[in-house]
Amino acid sequence: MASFKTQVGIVGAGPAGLMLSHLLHQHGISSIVLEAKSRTYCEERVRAGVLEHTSVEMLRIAGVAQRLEQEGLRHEGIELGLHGRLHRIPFVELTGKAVTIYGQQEVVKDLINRRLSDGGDLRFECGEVSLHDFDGTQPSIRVERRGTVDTIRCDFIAGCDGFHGVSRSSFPDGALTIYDHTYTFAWLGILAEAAPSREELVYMHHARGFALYSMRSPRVTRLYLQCKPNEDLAEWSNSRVWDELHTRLECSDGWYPTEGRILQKSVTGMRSFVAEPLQCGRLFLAGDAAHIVPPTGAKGMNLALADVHYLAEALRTLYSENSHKKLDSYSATCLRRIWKAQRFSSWMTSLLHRFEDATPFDRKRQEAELEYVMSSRAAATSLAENYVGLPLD
Ligand code: RFL
Ligand code: PHB
Repeated sequence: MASFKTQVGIVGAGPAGLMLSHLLHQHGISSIVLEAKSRTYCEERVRAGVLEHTSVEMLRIAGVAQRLEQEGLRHEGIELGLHGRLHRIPFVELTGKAVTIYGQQEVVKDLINRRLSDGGDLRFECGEVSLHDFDGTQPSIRVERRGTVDTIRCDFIAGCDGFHGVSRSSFPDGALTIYDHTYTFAWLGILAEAAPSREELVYMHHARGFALYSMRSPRVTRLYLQCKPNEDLAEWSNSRVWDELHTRLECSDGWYPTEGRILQKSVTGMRSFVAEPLQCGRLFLAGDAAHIVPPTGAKGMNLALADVHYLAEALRTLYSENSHKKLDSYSATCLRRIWKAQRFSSWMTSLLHRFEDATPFDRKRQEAELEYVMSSRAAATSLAENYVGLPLD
C-alpha cells in the first residue's frame, strides 16, 4: 500500500478528466488521473464527432489543437431534411462561426500524448476506486491497482468518470436532485469505410424514423438510424442497415449515402439527465458524471469541456488569488450552460424524431415546426447559435 499526494485527484480519463488535468498543469496545479480502462480502450472508443466553435477555441488556447487544426473537417453548416427535401442552415452566414468534425477519440489521444509529454501522472487500468472525506478539508481516494491499494491524498477531487462512475454515487443520500428523461427510441450507429459523399451533416426527419448522415474523416462516414431502445443488432444485417439508410436519407436531388465496409455497429440509448448541484464539499462533478444529453444536438463532449474550463479557472483563482468565489459558484455557473444545452438537445430531438405515440395533430405540428426552421432566418439563427456553441460566460 502506497500513499501519494497531489492537489487535485481526478477520476476518469475521458475528455473532461484529461482536459482538466492539462489546464491545471498549465496553471501550475498538480493532479493525478485515475482511469478504469486501458489507454488503448480510451483512445479507440468511438463516440462524439462534433466540436463546437467554442470547444475548438478552448483547445486552441490550451495549445492542444495542432492535429485538430490539420485533420479536423471545418463545417460551415448542416442540412435539415423533411421527407427527402433538404434545407441548409448556414452557420457562418448566420453566426460568423463554424463547427469542426474531429472524433472524440482523437481529442483523447491528443490530450493523453500531451499530458504524458508534460510528465503528467495518468494511471490506467485502475480497479475499485472509492472517495473519502471530501466533506472535510483533507479528501482522499483509495484505488486498487496492480494488486495493491494506494491512497491519493488531495485538496480536491474531480469526478470526471462519466455516467456510470463512482463519483456521483458517492454523494450522500439526499444531496442530489435528479432530473431525468428517457426516450422511447435509441440510435443504431455505424462507422463505414466510405468517403463522405456529401459535404455536410444531414439530419433527416422521415416517416420511418430519424436518420443522420455524419462523418469522421475523408475516408470514414458515420451514420445513425432511429431504432427501438432494445433493438437486437443480430436482426440488422449490413444490407438491412444500408437499405434502411437509403430509404430514409434518399433526397429529392438524387443523393444517397455511399456504401462501404461497416467497421462498427452499435445501439446507443437516449436520455436527458442532470444531477444538481455539481459540488459536495471538496468533490466536484464534471461532464457525463453530472449530465447526459441526447446526441441530436451534438453537445455531450462540448459540455464536458465547458465544465472543466470553469473548474480549472475556479481552482486557479483559489490557488493563485486565494479566492473561493469561482469555486463556490462553479455548480451554478455550469448549470446555466447545462440547462441551455439540455433545452437545445431535447428540442432538436423532438423536432426530428418519429414519436410512436404522436397523434395526427402532433405529427402535423412537428412538420410545421421543421418547415418553419427550414424557412425562417430567425429560427435558423437560433438553431445555428446553439449548435456552434454559446459563448463561455
Ligand atoms: P467519458 O468520456 O464517459 O469518460 C469517463 C471516463 O471515466 C472512466 N471511469 C472510471 N475511471 C476510474 N474509476 C471508475 N470507477 C470509473 N468509472 C468510469 C471511464 O472509463 C471513462 O474513460 O465522460 P466525459 O469525459 O464526461 O466526456 C463526455 C463524452 O464522452 C460524452 O458526453 C460524448 O461522447 C457524448 N456524445 C457526443 N457529444 C458531443 O459533444 N458531440 C457528439 O457528436 C456526440 N455524439 C456522444 C455522441 C455519445 C455517444 N455515445 C456512445 C454515448 C454519439 C454517441 C453514439
Ligand atoms: C457523430 O458524428 O457521431 C454525430 C454527429 C452529430 C450528432 C451526433 C453524433 O448530432
